[in-house]
Formats: sequence, C-alpha cells, structure tokens
Amino acid sequence: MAVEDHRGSLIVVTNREPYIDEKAAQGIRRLQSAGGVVSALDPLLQRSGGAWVAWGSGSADRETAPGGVRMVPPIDPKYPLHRVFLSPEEVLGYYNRYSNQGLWPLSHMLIERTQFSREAFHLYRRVNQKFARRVASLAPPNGSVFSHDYHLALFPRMLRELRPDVAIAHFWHIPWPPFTLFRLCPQHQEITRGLLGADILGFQTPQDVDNFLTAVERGLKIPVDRTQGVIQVGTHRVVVRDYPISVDITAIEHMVNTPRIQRWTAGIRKRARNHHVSLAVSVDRADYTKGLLQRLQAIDKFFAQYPEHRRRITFLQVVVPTRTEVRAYRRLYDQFVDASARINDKYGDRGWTPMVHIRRSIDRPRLMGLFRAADYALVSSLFDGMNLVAKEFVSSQIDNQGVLLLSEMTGAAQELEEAFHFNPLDPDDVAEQLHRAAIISPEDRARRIKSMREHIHDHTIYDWITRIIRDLNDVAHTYATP
Ligand code: GDG
Repeated sequence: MAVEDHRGSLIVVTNREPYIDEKAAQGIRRLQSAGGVVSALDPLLQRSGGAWVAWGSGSADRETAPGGVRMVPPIDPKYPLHRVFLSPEEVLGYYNRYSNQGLWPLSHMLIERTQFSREAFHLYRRVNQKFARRVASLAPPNGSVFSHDYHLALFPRMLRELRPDVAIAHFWHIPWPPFTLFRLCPQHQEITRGLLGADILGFQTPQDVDNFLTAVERGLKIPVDRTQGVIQVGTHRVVVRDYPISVDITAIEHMVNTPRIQRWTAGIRKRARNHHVSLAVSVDRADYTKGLLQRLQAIDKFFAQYPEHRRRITFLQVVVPTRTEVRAYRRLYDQFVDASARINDKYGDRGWTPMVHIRRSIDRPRLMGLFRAADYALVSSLFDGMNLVAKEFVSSQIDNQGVLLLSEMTGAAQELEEAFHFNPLDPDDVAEQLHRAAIISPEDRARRIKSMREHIHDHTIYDWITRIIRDLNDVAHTYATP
C-alpha cells in the first residue's frame, strides 16, 4: 500500500508549525522550521494533500492566516496550515510549564528539574482540547490523523471521543521513562490514558515501548500483550511499536556535494590545516539533556590525561539558544560559556584555541557541510530519544572519513553500533574514547563510517513514515469497512 493511500485525508498535528510568520522591521519574515519531522512530512502533504494543524506561535501568524488558515508553502501553496492560537496564559501553562518543565525533564529522567502543578495541567488539558476540537471539525469521514509528541499526550483520547471514525497514530519523540519515575507525574494515569486513544502508538526504541507498556500495566492495571505489542481497551485496540526516526541521507549527500557547500567545506578544512588541528564538532540546542557541561569536563580530562593531543584538536561547538523563556536554560548557556573559557585559559596557547563556539543557528546545507569538514562528531546527551545530529553527521561523510563519538544514552546508539560509545557521566570514559578515536587507523575509520552509512541508507526518514502510515492505513481500512 502506498504512503499516499490516505488520499489527501491525512492530518498532521504538531506543537510547532512547519511555516512561521514573524513581524520584522520591513513587513513579515516567513520562516520554515528545520527539524527532521517537518522536512519529511511537509513534502508528503505537498505531494498528496491533507492538512497540518499546529500552534500559531509566530508574531505575524494571525495576520497571515485569516480565519486561522494559511495555505503553505507560502510560494506555490499546496495544503492548508490550520493555526491554533493560544493566549499568553495558555502558552505559559501548556508549553513552558507542563510540557517543558514537567514532561520534558521527567521523560529524560531529570527529577530535580521537574515541576508539576495542577494549574499548569489544567491549561495543558485545555490546549489539548482546543487541538482536538479543531481537528475533529476538519477531519473527513474515516480520515487519518498523525499527531506528535509530549505536548499533545491527551489529544488522541480527546479526538477519539469526538470522532470515533478517525484513525489516529501518535509518535512520542523523546524517551519514555521507567514506571518508577513516571509515576511521579501526578497526572500519570491521565497522560497514559490520553495516549491510549491512538490506534498506533510509536516510540523511538524497544526500551521506550517496554516502559510504556509497564506504565499501562502498573499505572492503569490494564493487561498488555507484550509479544504483539497490543493493548485492548474495551473495544478499542492499540498497537504499540518502535519506529526509530531517521534522516533523508540522499538529500544530505546531495547537499554536501553542491559547489557552494563544497567551497564552504574546503574553507573550513583549509583553516583547520593552517592551524595544524583536526576538528571535532558538536551541535545541540542549549538544553541540559544534551550534556553540554559534562562534555566540557570530559574534554578537560582528555587534554589533561592525553597531553599529546593538545594543539592537535579543536572542539567546535554550535550551541543554538532554545526555550530562553525558562530560567534553567538561560543559566545553562552562561555556565557553558564560562566552562569553555576556563579550558581555553588552562590549555590554549598562541595559535591554538581548544574550544570555539558558535551561538547561532547555521543554515542546514552549511551545517551539513560543517559535518563533512569535521574529523569527529561528539554527541554527549544524558538522555535522548534518538538524536538526529548523529545520523546527519554519518550521512554527510561521503568521503568515509569522519569518526562518531556517541553517548550510549541516545536512541541512535542502539542502531549506530560502529560509533565509539561512551557513558556521558564518566569523563574518564569519554576521554579514553576520544583518545581511541584520535589514533584510529584509516582503514578502521573507513570501515566504521561506511557501515553506519549503509545502515542509514537502509533506514531513512521515508522508511519511518512509510511504516507508520502503512500501519495507520491498515487501521483506517478496518474503520471504513463496516
Ligand atoms: C527531539 C528529541 C529526537 C541543530 N542546530 C542547528 C540545526 N539543528 C538541527 C539538527 C537536527 C535537529 O536540529 C536536532 O534534532 P535532535 O534529534 O538532535 O534533537 P531534539 O531537537 O532534542 O529533537 C530527539 C528528535 O526530536 C526527532 O524525533 O531525535 O531525541 O529530543 O536536525 O541538525 N539545524 C540548523 N541549524 C542549526 O544551527 N539548520
């Protein structure tokens, strides 16, 4: 069955919108979100129609969407983007507080950063209801809905109550914690029950699936069929599976091969050669789950324990500010800058700066070009649902040169077996793996990166979508057949 088989009836539902309109000094600035989900689902809707429903968060979003609807892409529009508008109070309760200070840290097992409140949950529920009503009013009979992530955990059940004829897939992008932790969420039963409104429930890894099934068994006392990954809730059947998300490796290979990006890559390499250094890159949102400070500790250890690598490697870190309205995130960035400066003071000398950081977003083709130029990528997340940066770095290595150092706490580590894995909380381990990576033979390096590239070629973002939509279509057909 083709992915397009939903025949224009697919509605994608996300917190972040694929196209944002911002007020600028001269008129309106149109922005496109850059993440993997948008780059995979936007072309699908452009090809086969359907609709996208998301929070209209841009400052000019109301102006450009009369009646809450804007046709997108802005040039040569193909499908409607339905914007759900939220009050400042709703944004604070639903997004900043319940989603980002509650579910996000808890799912990443960072209890001390987790805060819940009934008031925030009340607003979270209200916003989920807004999304459900909007989608219920749009979905064609027996249509299909593909909703996403921890912002919308109550949405599947709410939509099912309003529109029992619609088939729903929901994908959870972040880790699902063990039940001993998850039960700390005061609304854990409501969250789990909310998700069980879906027909297809997707997670990144088998471990996440397992943890979710335990939450159903122990939190809701509903039996689960672990061998099939099936839960029967009254007459409703929920299929729970792992669908590891991925990237469009062919698009990345094309991107790094264009003359513009080849020039950019060559420029970076030349600069590194002039300074006689190899380049290790890290690219993250400035989020405490990405282990930024722990990484710096490990780099300090590396230069202390293996002085032969001083003046030989520069760590280039792209750190994109994120969720700056939350205090913990602003503080993290300042701490990161201070700790980088300390390493530079301690080890740097004329002609060699150990740590360089860029505090802004780089456009995607250039980012892929930077990956290609790098000798190493260092991904040090404390917990990460998947980590697309790791897969993008591997995809960009068309010369089969780069070495990936990857935290074993990422979903990606379960697939990318040929990376150098480490425990992100063990600076000695990270230092040792960095040393191993730095002295690897060219043959071993080529073998490892080639094997990981082959894996990603066999498991692309399109395979991810195809599997989910196929499973969703199977359900939709059973709904359509009385
Ligand atoms: C969540 C889960 C899961 C970063 N800096 C720039 C830039 N990026 C892009 C990367 C990558 C994306 O942002 C980050 O994706 P990750 O997967 O690494 O992490 P999260 O943002 O935390 O994503 C995660 C993911 O959802 C998907 O399910 O893998 O576990 O936490 O694509 O390239 N892009 C551009 N400039 C930058 O400076 N253009």
